[in-house]
Amino acid sequence: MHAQRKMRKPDIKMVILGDMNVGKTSLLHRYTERSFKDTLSTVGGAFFLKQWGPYNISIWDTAGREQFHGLGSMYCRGAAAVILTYDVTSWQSLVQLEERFLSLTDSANGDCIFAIVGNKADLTDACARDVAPKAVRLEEGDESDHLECPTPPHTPTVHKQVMREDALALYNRIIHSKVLEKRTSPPAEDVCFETSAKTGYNVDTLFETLFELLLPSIICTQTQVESPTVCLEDYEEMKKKKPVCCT
Ligand SMILES: Nc1nc2c(ncn2[C@@H]2O[C@H](COP(=O)(O)OP(=O)(O)O)[C@@H](O)[C@H]2O)c(=O)[nH]1
Ligand SMILES: [Mg+2]
Repeated sequence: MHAQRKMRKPDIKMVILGDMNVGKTSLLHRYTERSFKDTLSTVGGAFFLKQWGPYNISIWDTAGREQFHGLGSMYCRGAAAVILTYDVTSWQSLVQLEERFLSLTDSANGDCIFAIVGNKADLTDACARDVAPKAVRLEEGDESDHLECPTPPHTPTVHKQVMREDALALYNRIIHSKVLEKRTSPPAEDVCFETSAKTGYNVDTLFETLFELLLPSIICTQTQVESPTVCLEDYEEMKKKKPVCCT
């Protein structure tokens, strides 16, 4: 049993939660496949695997089950990070996070990191629109971190219903209600994002920021996996030596 535990690869679980159609699957698809498809909703798989440096990170998608209230507490079990996603053009989608999805996160790890993500920013925010060509250049080797805000081709036609301040306030309520230690909870500004799965705006930043924040948990998981085996070996060594000591 210990030998099996020693061989197991470090595996951190992240989950993405939120109302149907906010763009959860599209965000994961944008990050892992580097593309956006308008007709993705029915193709949702159970989870995506992302290799981040030497680490394996599994990111769980709802596979459409949120539509039918079919997400049990098992979904978040053992999660080291939860991405709560809403649509910036739908106030209701933010309300749903607190009313419907937050209770599911009780089964996540005690030191779980929360992120609040307002997707579809391209519909309301000029900066989030038309970044794809630059994002492609970034993939081709441009190391600059910040995508410039392009000149808006026209003013947004869809009304932004959720302001960033509302998301920050929700995050602070979550931290408060879950009585997470301040020490282990990143400040709201670091983990509340506005994104666009369509243009790629802020999508890499979202995931990379979370992975960085998860690094201590990943290392801790590795230590927990390794230490029982090390202890056992020490114990075997000790047992061998014992008769010598006792004579
Ligand atoms: N304009 C825009 N549409 C998006 C964005 N993300 C997703 N969509 C669209 O919203 C719909 C629902 O997306 P989907 O990823 O299936 O949402 P899910 O149900 O939360 O997984 C699809 O028609 C997507 O094409 C986005 O960032 N901007
Ligand atoms: Mg989906």
